[in-house]
Amino acid sequence: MDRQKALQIVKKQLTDKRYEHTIGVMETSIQLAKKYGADVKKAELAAIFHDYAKFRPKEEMEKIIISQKLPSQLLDYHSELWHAPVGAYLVKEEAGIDDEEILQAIRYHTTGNKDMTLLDKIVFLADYIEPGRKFPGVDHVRELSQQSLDKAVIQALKNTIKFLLDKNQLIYPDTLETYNSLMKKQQMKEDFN
Ligand code: DGI
Ligand code: FE
Ligand code: FE
Repeated sequence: MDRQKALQIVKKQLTDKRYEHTIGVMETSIQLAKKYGADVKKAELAAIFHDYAKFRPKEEMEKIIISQKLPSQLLDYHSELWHAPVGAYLVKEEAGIDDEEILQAIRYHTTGNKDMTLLDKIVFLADYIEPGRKFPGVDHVRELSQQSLDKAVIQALKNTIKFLLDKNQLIYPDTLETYNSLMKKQQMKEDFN
């Protein structure tokens, strides 16, 4: 699918503000894909569709999680997490995107996953650092993203975990597993050097 068609589909699902965020994620994903040698076209499409399900009613997302046998533990955590796995499902069903690498990057864009691919990391980070994002610490993650993708993802996760702790929110297991898995890898590298 070409960019114009994808943007046209996604625009109907989003508010103007969320559409602008999507454009930012798309541009940032393309830049990171070029820099780190990922498939630029896949990064572009995954970014365009990453928040496809953001405005679906909670009841609809809940039904999809149950009927499509998405991880049922999602229902025990904040509904903010649901649009990522539900989005991966709907993008395939409604927009006909069937590339599993693209769907996976959409599925894990909010929490990450312990076995993240290069594409998953790019979309996860682009979502965090796109030019419209203003939260504390984002500039540091922007700088890290130009040095090491793993270090940048770790820092983004740290910020998110701290933010959730301060708000007395639950931390989804995938978020912690992603952090642990990347930290282990980073520590092994440092031991070796
Ligand atoms: O959809 P976006 O706003 O562009 O960004 P996103 O998909 O990364 O969603 C961000 C929200 O998800 C933010 O409010 C924090 C929340 N979040 C991320 N990881 C976790 C989490 N919420 C909980 N409860 N647990 C998590 O592990
Ligand atoms: Fe999102
Ligand atoms: Fe997003």
